[in-house]
Amino acid sequence: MNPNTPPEELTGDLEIGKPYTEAAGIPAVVKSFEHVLQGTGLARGWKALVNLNQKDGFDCPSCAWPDPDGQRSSVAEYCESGAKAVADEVMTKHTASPVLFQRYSVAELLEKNDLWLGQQGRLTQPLILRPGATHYTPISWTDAFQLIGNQLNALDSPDEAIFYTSGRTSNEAAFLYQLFVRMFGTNNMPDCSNMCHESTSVALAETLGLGKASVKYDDYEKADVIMIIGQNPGTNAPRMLTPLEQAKRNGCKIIAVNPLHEAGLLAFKYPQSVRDVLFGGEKLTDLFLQVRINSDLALMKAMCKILLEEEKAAPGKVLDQNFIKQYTAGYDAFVKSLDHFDLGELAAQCGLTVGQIQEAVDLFKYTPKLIICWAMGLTQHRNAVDTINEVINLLLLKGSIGIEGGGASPIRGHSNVQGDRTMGIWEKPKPEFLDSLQRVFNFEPPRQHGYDTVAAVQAMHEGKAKVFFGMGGNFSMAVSDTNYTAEALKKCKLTVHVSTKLNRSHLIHGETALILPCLGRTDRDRQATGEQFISCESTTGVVAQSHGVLDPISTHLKSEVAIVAELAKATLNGKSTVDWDSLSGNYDLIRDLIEQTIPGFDKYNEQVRKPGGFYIPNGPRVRTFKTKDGKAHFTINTPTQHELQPGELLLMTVRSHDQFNTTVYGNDDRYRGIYNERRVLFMNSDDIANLGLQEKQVVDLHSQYGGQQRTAHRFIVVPYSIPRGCTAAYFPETNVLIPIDSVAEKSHTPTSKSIIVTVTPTN
Ligand SMILES: Nc1nc2c(c(=O)[nH]1)N[C@H]1C(S)=C(S)[C@@H](COP(=O)(O)OP(=O)(O)OC[C@H]3O[C@@H](n4cnc5c(=O)[nH]c(N)nc54)[C@H](O)[C@@H]3O)O[C@H]1N2
Ligand SMILES: Nc1nc2c(c(=O)[nH]1)N[C@H]1C(S)=C(S)[C@@H](COP(=O)(O)OP(=O)(O)OC[C@H]3O[C@@H](n4cnc5c(=O)[nH]c(N)nc54)[C@H](O)[C@@H]3O)O[C@H]1N2
Ligand SMILES: [Mo]
Repeated sequence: MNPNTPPEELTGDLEIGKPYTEAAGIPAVVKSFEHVLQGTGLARGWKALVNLNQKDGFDCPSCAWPDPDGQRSSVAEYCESGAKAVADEVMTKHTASPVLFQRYSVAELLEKNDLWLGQQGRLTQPLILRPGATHYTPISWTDAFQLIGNQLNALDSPDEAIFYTSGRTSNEAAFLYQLFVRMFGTNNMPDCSNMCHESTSVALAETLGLGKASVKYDDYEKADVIMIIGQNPGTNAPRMLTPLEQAKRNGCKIIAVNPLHEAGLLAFKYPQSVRDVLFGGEKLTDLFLQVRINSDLALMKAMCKILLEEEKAAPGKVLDQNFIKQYTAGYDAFVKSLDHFDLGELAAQCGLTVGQIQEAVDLFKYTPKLIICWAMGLTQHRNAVDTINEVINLLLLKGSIGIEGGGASPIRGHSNVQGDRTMGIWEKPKPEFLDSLQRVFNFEPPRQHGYDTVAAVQAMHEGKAKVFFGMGGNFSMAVSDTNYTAEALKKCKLTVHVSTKLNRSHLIHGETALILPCLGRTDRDRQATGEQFISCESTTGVVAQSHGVLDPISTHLKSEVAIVAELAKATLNGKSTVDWDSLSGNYDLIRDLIEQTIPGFDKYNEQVRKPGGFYIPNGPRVRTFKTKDGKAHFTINTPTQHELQPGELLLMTVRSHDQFNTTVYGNDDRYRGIYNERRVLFMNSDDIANLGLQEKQVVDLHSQYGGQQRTAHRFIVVPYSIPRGCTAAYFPETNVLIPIDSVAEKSHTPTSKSIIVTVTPTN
């Protein structure tokens, strides 16, 4: 057994059914209730569900999809994924209390799979694993903070510490956390964004001057065409299907670009609509382009080429020449560069015909009301930044930026990952941001850039970083190269995790390890001046409040804000001018400081109390581009192809319907017809035959990189509709295959969606 990875065992119960051709509907609602009620009492579960995304309720912890403008969601607009995330947090049937840790040593817990670890319930007390100890044991909060403070202060330099953040942390906690970390003296603040939408942030900053979506919620319903590329909304942003369905009813055409026929892209049944339930759902996608993995740059370029031809045929009708002239730079060079590419070759790279691409372009050639949505299918490739740049080229040609019903729409993952970045969780802070911190807090913030996620792992591995502090998340499982990352963490003197639930990263530890249990989104947060709320930013840039509604499962839990405040006191030893106690006693005071520091948060406390929250300013939305020359930029990007040798396949690592990132809720992936097993490999039938394999055969996956072979054992071959040469499996089990230095250019995001692998039968 490899102690760094989840156990590589099969359940022995795999059932393969038919993939779904529509998402949501009654089964999803029933499943939602099942999930919540199974793990908790009726009263607690019901209370949690009816307060999800409601005014005075809490922000759904599952994804960053916004509520309709100016409102919270309609009553019970919850989705199965949200319900599962809530169920996971509110379950009371079990608790990961000290009894559990007395019963199982760390070595024994490592033998359990991730589903089992998660099922142990909420953490209830601070725990410590002392040097050489076999079991975690309770520790008081005071001692825990003192220990961390001492270890941090004993480092040769603050840059020997790493402070990771996962995207559930609230604005208030994130702001205070980055303030503490910078007062301590480092910018080593990697976050989950580095593995997620960093490529988006880099590309959009380069082309539009702001790394965020340019659309508002209302725009989806006003669009004429929505293109959804490399995103699986039925599973990962199910509430997005509501405005998509509305858009369809308004006549919008939807184009899906994906190697898989994901159920949520095909049709949608609105669970609250009797008509849909009785008569079947709404067909969503008008045109499905089943592309090869990582061919989207070629696709976008082919579309741009066709648009230029169409413009020649109907001058002034296809491109928005006024927009291009007034607001953009680089158009002529871009148009010229297109001559170097052959339409037939571009189409062939995608595994499509020119006719199919023409069909897509025909849908939007005469309208600028085009929205392009994307997620991990675009961001996690070596050329991800270039691919997203090419998406922007297309939108710029059409003049689709800064209009109603058009725009760039990256779909963020974690519910506050975008807000965390706005609050300053970033290893590469802008000088203006640091200047503001200096002005408001009267200290000299460190100016040197810190480590991103991958660099942080490398620094720990090389012994340059010795303390790892995780504000949420499951670092060892989320990062690539599982074995290398584990070695890196094990070299640390101290690893600390602020967590709601037990996960494998608690078990892959440094010389000393701490688990600090915190309140989650659903928990009431009582502080010195009374009950507090927090706030989060959605994918469209709306900041809204979130109130926990349930009594915490243990009196020992602290809010993330309180944890940061105590940590700052224990570490900075009165060397800071900040009154940490007052701030953790009253979050309004933190919001006042955010208002003073970060542009766009004027009257934060007043605005955040409005139902539905408020939009923070967004340049591209009003055609203000904060690039060097104030223009939006066309860029020249060259498609690259993966040269596969005979026997090689290109692997993308995706989420199943029963997981939230590294948290496994169950072993099914219902929409793809998979039951009772996660270790599956989706393959094209011709590839299966060609490699001499058979359906349900058990195989090992190998990746070769820099002269090193990495292997993930025991996956069951499942024939599936996927282009030749492409294959898919779930993460985190496959992270062991991704070399730590296999990252996207410019954004450093691990290439989780394009790993060259070979497949051999398991011995
Ligand atoms: N229920 C649930 N919700 C979630 C999450 C979760 O794990 N569970 N995670 C949250 C987080 S943090 C994130 S970032 C988002 C992730 O949301 P998604 O990005 O939807 O997640 P993935 O499963 O990684 O799926 C990527 C999709 O891209 C496709 N794809 C892969 N490679 C390519 C490619 O080269 N080109 C194209 N065109 N398509 C490709 C895959 O087939 C798949 O449909 O979801 C968030 N919401
Ligand atoms: N191969 C591969 N790897 C990937 C990806 C992929 O598509 N393929 N996707 C990447 C992406 S998009 C992302 S975002 C990362 C995710 O990386 P992470 O954000 O690090 O991982 P999560 O699984 O979301 O973290 C789950 C843990 O967070 C803790 N938690 C939950 N809620 C809270 C809370 O409110 N507060 C605190 N303090 N803790 C909480 C729980 O203990 C839980 O175990 O993974 C990345 N890794
Ligand atoms: Mo993500």
